[in-house]
Amino acid sequence: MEKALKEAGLFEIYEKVLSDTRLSAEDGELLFSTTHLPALGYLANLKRERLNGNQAYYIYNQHINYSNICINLCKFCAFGKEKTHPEAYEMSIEEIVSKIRERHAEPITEVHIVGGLHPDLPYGYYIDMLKAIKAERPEIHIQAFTCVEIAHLAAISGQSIAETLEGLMQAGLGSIPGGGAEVFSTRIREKLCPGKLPGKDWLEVAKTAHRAGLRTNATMLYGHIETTSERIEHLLALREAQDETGGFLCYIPLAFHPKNTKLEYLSSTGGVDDLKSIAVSRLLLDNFSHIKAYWVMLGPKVAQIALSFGADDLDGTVLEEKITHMAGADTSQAMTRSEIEHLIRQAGRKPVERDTLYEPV
Ligand code: V47
Repeated sequence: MEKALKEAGLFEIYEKVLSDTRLSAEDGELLFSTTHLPALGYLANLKRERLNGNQAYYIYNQHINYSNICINLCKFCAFGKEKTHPEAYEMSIEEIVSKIRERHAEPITEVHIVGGLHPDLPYGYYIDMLKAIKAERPEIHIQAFTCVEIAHLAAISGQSIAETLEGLMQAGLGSIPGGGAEVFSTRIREKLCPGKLPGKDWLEVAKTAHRAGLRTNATMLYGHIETTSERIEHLLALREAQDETGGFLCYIPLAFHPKNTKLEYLSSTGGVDDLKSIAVSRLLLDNFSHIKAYWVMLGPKVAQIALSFGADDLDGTVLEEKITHMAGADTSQAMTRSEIEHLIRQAGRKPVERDTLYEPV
């Protein structure tokens, strides 16, 4: 492999990886631009195996998207709808609880809850939702509300971010998912989601959560109109925030799905870009323990290969995911534990069922 790394111009990065030296933005540019995919995969896999050995994690989880009504209506999103749209919906607390109740017999450890920025649901709705889920299934970990939703809840409740988080934690919030980060670049946000929480504020909400003792995830939505430099800036901003707080659990690159969005004219991401996005993030985010290959967006086949390109986690059983499926994903709605374990074993890895905090179940 050393010969191949030299031919690919990646030997200096190889030496840095071997000596655990932090990679620069220029290294990131070189890694994204390489056409030597196996050499890139080899480097990312070195880092992956140092951090996580041969383990590949997954979680028994359930997704609930409580409402698609949204005031932001980002151009890349097929899920968000205006309140008057025929497909707009919002679930009552009772409907949410019945989704949890329906699956009482299953060993679910986490419920993952996100929704649009609803114009008039009150703060009390979110508190009641958390309390009602905890009352129904006390042992379940609730991972809910992206940093963007948290900022919205702070705005509607007239509280600071810290106070909002405190109230949500008391009601049962366990951790925060990684959505809403998109690409931090102001250029991208102005073009695609001008009303959305700015990137620096997303990072501030995440860091405030970390200081309050909440762990959070991080994402980047890639494969639309962003440049390679904007991707790298995004990753380095996450790395800097992680240096400050250490509160991020994992990073998930989200592959853009164009169908039914205002960017429908764009192509879907290819397998090469998907694998590069996993591999480069594994190499640049040296202070993140876990990189997740989200099978719902990548498809199970690419997600399985990603386990050799830097990823150590496939997410989970999921069920009833709406955000990617409304944007044309042709993946199934759920995978069983044995399907996930089969994918992992076939990739030569050891399946480890984890809880939200990456403790083996
Ligand atoms: O914030 C929206 C993205 C996110 C599209 O934290 C799209 O473990 C692709 O964040 N094509 C929500 N992506 C999903 C998310 C997530 C998923 C799984 C696990 C975790 C985690 C987080 O999906 C949104 C947005 O960035 N998104 N529209 C689309 N058309």
